[in-house]
Formats: sequence, structure tokens, C-alpha cells
Amino acid sequence: LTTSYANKSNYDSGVIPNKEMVTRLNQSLSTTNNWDGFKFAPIRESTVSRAMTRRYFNDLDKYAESDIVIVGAGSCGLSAAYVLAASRPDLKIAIIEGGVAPGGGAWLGGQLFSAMIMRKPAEKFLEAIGVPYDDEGDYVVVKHAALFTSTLLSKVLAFPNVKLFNATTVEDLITRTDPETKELRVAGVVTNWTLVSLHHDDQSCMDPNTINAPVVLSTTGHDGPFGAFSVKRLLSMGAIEKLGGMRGLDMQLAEDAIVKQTREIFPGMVVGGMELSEMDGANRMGPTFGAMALSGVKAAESVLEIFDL
Ligand code: AHZ
Repeated sequence: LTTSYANKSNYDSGVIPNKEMVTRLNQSLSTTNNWDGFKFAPIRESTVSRAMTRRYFNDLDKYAESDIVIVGAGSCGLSAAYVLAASRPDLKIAIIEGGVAPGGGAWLGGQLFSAMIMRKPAEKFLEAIGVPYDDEGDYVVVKHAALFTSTLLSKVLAFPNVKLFNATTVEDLITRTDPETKELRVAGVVTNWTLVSLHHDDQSCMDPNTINAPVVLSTTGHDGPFGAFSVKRLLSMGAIEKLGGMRGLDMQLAEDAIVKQTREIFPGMVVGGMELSEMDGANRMGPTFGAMALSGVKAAESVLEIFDL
């Protein structure tokens, strides 16, 4: 069943690295069978410290005014980031992820199993990002969910107009009332280190930081310790009347519904992925991931529509 992954074209295209690539690496390190004289270039500790912190603080400064903030780096948020960053290199995109490890629920296929299932036509997204799969007819299989997530993540992080702030939680939304229309809009996010967010009950006076942005894309997943953050906040501030509450599992219904319902749910805020199931009362789909990738593609489109208004 898994032979199609190792087909000739995956070797030819470099998706599966070949022996010549490793030989070139060894030659460039001049280490082939000779590690005795090995030495790294010199370093001083403060150089390392400055190299990290200067870049981080420059990024905090640069992205304090972002064009798009994506909340949550799960499969939907990362898919949206890929499309947005590729189609609009002129826009500054900040991704805020509460966890240390971006990827959300997409490091495993389902339960603790490795393979990731995507129903067609989501294989088009895999082809776009260069993830090989086995074709099983109506669905495709990526041999390990981590292959999908790590490939997508590596592409997203390589875009010069994207900054991922991980271990950082969105604690609140910035809102603005338009003086003329009196319309309330989401206008950015309020952030804190996740480790700080987890300690508001036992420490005092730990105020947050902020990022202004005309559009926020929220993809914080279904309800849980952090999940469905933005729609729950819209409810608690009285900006929406009620949440639908995620329904039971029905793969067939759930995946179409999540993609179709991906939209701007509140002025300035697009929602994608499983957060929508809490908003609209959609079913969950469990271990199939096509809807997350394609909800991300549609969310990117909705975000860009707001920009092009
Ligand atoms: O850490 C969260 C995860 O990586 C992050 N997140 C949530 N709240 C946040 C906040 N600030 C910053 N306030 C926050 N980050 O959002 C990410 C959500 O990823 P996910 O994989 O849970 O959501 P998704 O909608 O991209 O994919 C969901 C996939 C499915 S379907 C399903 C089911 O039907 O049972 N279960 C999952 C996990």
C-alpha cells in the first residue's frame, strides 16, 4: 500500500534525498572519514544572545503593526498562512501560536496513529506544497501526519513576510468602533507569553502586549483549554449572541460544512478550521484533514477580499 510514496519521481525531484546529496554534504564539511581535526568556528556567548534577541525585538517592533494576524498555527492556520504569504508578499503576516510547537492537532493522524487521511480534492493542496501521498481512490494518505505538518511549516517559515511568535497566547482582541457607521470591528490582538497567561491566577499585574492589524484570522480549533478562543471572546463581550456548540462526529457532513462556512464572521475577523464548528454548531470530522487545508485556502481568500475592498 505504501509503495507509491517511494516512486521514481519522488527520488528524481529531490522529495526523497539521494546519496549524492549526502556525499556533497560530507565533501563540503571535509569530514569524509576524517572527524579527528574537526572544529567549529569560534563564538562568544553574548554574540549568541545578541543574535537572537536583536532579531526577536526587531520583529516585535516590525509586527506591532501587521497587515494580518493569524491566531493559531494548526493545520488550518498554517494552510492559510501559506496561501496568504505566497499571494501577497507585500503584506506583513504575524502568526501567534500558544504552544511551543506549532502544528496543533496535525502531528498525528488520529488516536496515536501516524498516517494522515485527506479526502479528495484536498490532494491538490498536498501537491502544491510538495507532500507525497498514496492515492486510494476517493481519499489519499500521507504516510505520517508529521510529514504534512513539518513540510507546510518549513514553507510558511521561509516566507520573508511571515513571523511566527510561538509560546505566545492571544489573550484578548483589540476592537474599534467606526465613528461614522458605529460598527464594531476587530482591529488586532492582545498577546502575552503563554507561560504568563497560564499564571494569571497566582501572579498579579502581568499586563499584555498588543498587535494592531486590520484583519485577524482566527483558527484556534474546537473548544478545549485554549480552543475556540476568538468566538468565545466575541460572545463574552456581547458582540455575538450565542455559539452553536460543536456537534457529534460526521465526517461526510463536517468537512463540506467547515469549508463552506469559512468566512468573515465579524467585521475584521475571519474564522477558519474547527473554531467554526463551535461558532455555527457544525459537526466534527475527527481524523480527516482535507477540510482544514481547504478551509485555510478559503480563509486566505476571505482575508484578501477584506484587503481589496
Ligand atoms: O495551540 C493551539 C493550536 O496549535 C492554538 N491556539 C488556540 N488558542 C490560542 C490562543 N492564542 C494562540 N488563544 C492559540 N494560539 O491554535 C491551534 C489550533 O490548532 P488545531 O489543530 O486545534 O485547529 P485546526 O482548526 O487547525 O484543526 C483542527 C483539526 C481537528 S478536527 C478534530 C475533530 O473533529 O475532532 N480535531 C482536530 C484537532
